[in-house]
Amino acid sequence: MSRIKRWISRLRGTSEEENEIESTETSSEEHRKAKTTDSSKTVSSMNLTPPPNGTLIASEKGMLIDREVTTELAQRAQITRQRVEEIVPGKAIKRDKQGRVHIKIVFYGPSLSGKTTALRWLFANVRSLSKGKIVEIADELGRTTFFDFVPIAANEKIVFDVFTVAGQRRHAQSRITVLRDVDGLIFMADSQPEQMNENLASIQELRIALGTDRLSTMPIVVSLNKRDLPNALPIDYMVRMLDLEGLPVFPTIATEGKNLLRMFQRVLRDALIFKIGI
Ligand SMILES: Nc1nc2c(ncn2[C@@H]2O[C@H](COP(=O)(O)OP(=O)(O)OP(=O)(O)O)[C@@H](O)[C@H]2O)c(=O)[nH]1
Ligand SMILES: [Mg+2]
Repeated sequence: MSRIKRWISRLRGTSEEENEIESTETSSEEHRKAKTTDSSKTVSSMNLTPPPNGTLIASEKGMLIDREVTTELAQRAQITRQRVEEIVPGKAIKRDKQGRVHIKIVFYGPSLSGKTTALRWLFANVRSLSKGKIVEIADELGRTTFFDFVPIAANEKIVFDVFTVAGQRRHAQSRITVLRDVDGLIFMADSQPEQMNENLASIQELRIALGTDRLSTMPIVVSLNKRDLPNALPIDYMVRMLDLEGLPVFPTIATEGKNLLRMFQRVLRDALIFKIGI
């Protein structure tokens, strides 16, 4: 176990050295702290920035996803429904034939939000961990049709199996199947106003597929991607609209790798701690 602790501190240590990106993560940390201390304060103290004038955004959080259909897909994908009291850190450890523990990390989010771009960047740039081959299952336009996958070994005993889902609505079954036995999630939203409905639909689907109990205990980080675009929505506005207050939020630019490493390290660390229960 001490080797694992050393590895965690190495992961913590590298975040400062390897990250050349200006930190824009403070608001997320504040959200998380606010949530754990007094959730009623979170919203009122957020000082919401209104969206730019004339921006057309989903004005209400109406149900964009069919609950029955999604529940059925989750059952078909054998996603187990657990209540909060059944979800205990360190209780779900299974080892493969080589005695390694696998920790499953999934990039979830709507189509074109940048999940594959982010995984490719991480595959090319994460230096401290040894990676297997990257597998991409995509159509001729580069849109994921089932998933992308890359195994990343932390050491000889721990492997992170990192997946992205296919974000297009018609791939709901394969997307939900990838969620089976997930240990850590990156929810990647698109910051463009015209994609806000797709972001909302995606987070609703995730909540229904995993169930709120499972999702509320799951290590999860939020990536608000495409921050380079001039029409990117205000961060606090997106967090509020998507009901993501209290989670670590990372504004990212996947095409440039901005903030990806920091975000990734955070979810690996949280998922590892939860999985092995330290
Ligand atoms: N401007 C900008 N474009 C981005 C960014 N991240 C990704 N893109 C572009 O967005 C498009 C879609 O990116 P993908 O990574 O394929 O999106 P995806 O989430 O994997 O989409 P699906 O596979 O359909 O679920 C590509 O043209 C990327 O170059 C970003 O941060 N800024
Ligand atoms: Mg993709």
